[in-house]
Amino acid sequence: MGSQSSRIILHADMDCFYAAVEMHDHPDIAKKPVVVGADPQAGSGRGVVSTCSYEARAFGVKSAMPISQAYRLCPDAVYLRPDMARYAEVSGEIMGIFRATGFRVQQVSIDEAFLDITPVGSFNAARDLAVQLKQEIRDRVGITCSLGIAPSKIVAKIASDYKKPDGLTVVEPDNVPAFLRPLPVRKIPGIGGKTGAHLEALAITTIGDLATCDIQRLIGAFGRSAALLHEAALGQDESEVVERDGVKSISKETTFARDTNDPDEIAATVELLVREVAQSLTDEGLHFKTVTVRVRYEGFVSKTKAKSLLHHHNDEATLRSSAGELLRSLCDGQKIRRLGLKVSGLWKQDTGQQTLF
Ligand code: TTP
Ligand code: MG
Repeated sequence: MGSQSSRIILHADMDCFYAAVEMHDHPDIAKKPVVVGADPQAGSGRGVVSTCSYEARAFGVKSAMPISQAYRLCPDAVYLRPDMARYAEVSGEIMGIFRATGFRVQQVSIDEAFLDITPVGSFNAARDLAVQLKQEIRDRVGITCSLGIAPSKIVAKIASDYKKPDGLTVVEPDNVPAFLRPLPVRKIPGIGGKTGAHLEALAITTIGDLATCDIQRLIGAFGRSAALLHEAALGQDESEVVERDGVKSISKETTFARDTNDPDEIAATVELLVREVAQSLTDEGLHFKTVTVRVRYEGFVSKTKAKSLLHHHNDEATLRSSAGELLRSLCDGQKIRRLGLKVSGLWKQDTGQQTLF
C-alpha cells in the first residue's frame, strides 16, 4: 500500500497519567517516585497501585501491584490516593485539545484517544502536527504524552507504546512489517497473559513469528480467532476512528413468580441476569463501565444503585461482583418483586480483536 492511499491514524496515550497530574499539581513531588493507589497507608495499605511515576517504575513498581508490595520495593516513594475528579477534569482538557484540531477523535479511556488525521495529507505533516500537540499538552496541561502515527489503529496504538515516556513514533505504511516483526506478541493490544502464554508455548514469541506462522497451525490452536490474530500481526485493521455516543446500555429484568426475600432465590436470579448481560456484552463485543441494579420491592417502591468502575471491563466476574455488592446494599429483608441489572458507559473494543479475547 502506498502512502498516498493510506489513512493516517494518531494514537495518544498520556505518560503515567494519574501520577503525572499529581506531579504537575504538586511541584514539590515532581521527579520523585510517586505511587497513586487506593488505601496507600505506608506499608500497611491493602489497595493496589493505579499507576506510578517512571521514577517509581525504576524500582519495579507497576500498575495493579498490591500497595504493600510497592512499599517493599520503594518505601521512599510518595504514596497518594487517586483524585478521580481532578483526573477527569484534566482528561477533558486534553480531549478538548484533540477536538480543537477538527479531526475525528475517539476517546478510548481516561488518558487515551485515536485521531483520524488523514486530511493532513502526508506522514511528514502528521509528524509536525504530533509535535505541536505534544507541545500544546505540555504548555496547557503540564504533562507529557506518547504518540504513535500509523496507517491503522492497531499499529498506531502499538507505536504510541513503543517509546515511552514523551515518545513520538511514526510508522509509514511501507515500514509496518519491519516495525512489527521484532516486537513481542504481547505488544499486540488484547494479547494478555493467557493468549500470550499459549502463543509462547507454540514458540511464537515475536509478532513476526505470528505473521509468518502457518495459518492452519494457528487455526488448530486458536480456532476462529486465528484469522484475527494473524491480521493483527500484519497490522491489518480497517476499523474506523469513531466518536462514541456513550448513551447505550444493556439491561435485563426479571419478575419473581412470588415476592421473595429468600437470599438463595435472589442470588440465583442475579446470577441468571449476570449471565444474560455478560452474553449480550460478548455478542456485541462491548465493554462496560457502570453497573446498575434496580430492585422493586413488594408494593411499588423501587430503589436503584449504580457503581462506576475505574476502567472498562467485559468479564463476567467483574459484573458479578459489582452486581452482588450493589444488591447487598439494596437488600434489607424486604420482599422483592422485580430485579433489574443494567450496564452502561459502553464502548466497543476497536482494534479488530473483539472476537479474539
Ligand atoms: P495507562 O495509560 O495504562 O497507564 P499510565 O498512563 O499510568 O502509564 P503509561 O505511561 O504506561 O501510559 O492508564 C491510564 C491511567 O489509568 C493510569 O494513570 C491509572 C489508571 N489505571 C489504573 O487505575 N489501574 C491500572 O491497572 C492501569 C493499567 C491504569
Ligand atoms: Mg497512559
